[in-house]
Amino acid sequence: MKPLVGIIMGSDSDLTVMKDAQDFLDELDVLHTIEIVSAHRTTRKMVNYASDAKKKGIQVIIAGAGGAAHLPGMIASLTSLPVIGVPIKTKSLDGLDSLLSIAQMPPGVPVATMAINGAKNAAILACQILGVAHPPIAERIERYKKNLETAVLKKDELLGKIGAEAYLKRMSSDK
Ligand code: RP5
Repeated sequence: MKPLVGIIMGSDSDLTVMKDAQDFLDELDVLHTIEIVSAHRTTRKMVNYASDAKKKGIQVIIAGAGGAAHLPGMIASLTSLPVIGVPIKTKSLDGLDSLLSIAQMPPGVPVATMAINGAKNAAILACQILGVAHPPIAERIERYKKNLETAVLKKDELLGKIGAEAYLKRMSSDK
C-alpha cells in the first residue's frame, strides 16, 4: 500500500505542531509520509517533492510553515494535488504572519488554510478529501465525528444534572 498523504514542514521546529497531523492519520490508519522541506533553505528539494508527489501515489499534501510561510503556496503552485496549509505560531507575531502568508494566495493557486497550529484539522480535512474516493476512510471519519457528538452530548447531560458549579469543580479536579 502506498502512502496517500504527504506531510511536510519548513523546519524541525514545526514538528511538535505537525505531529498532531501524523497522530490523527495514525489513529485513522491512513498511510502517510512526513518530511522537512524548506521553501527557502531546500528549494530544489521542494520542487522535486511537488513534482514527484503524485507519481508516488500521494493524493493530499499537508504543509506546515511559520513566519514568511511560503512552503504551502509554492507547493500548490507546483502540483495539482490539493494542498492544506498549517500556519505555525511564531514568537514575534504569534503566527499572524504565517496565517496571512498561507491564506492570501492569488486566484488560481488555492491553499486550504487551517487555523494557527491547526495540524489536527489539516489531517481531518485530508481524510475527508480522501474519503470521496476511499469509502473506508469516509466511514472512519464518520465514526470519529459521531464520537465527537456523543462526547459533547454526554457533557451537556452531566451539566444539566449537576449544574455549572459542580461541573467546573469536577473539571478542575480532572486536570
Ligand atoms: C519556516 O521558518 C519554518 O516553517 C519555521 O516555522 C520557521 C523558523 O524556522 P527555524 O529557524 O526554526 O528552522 O521556514
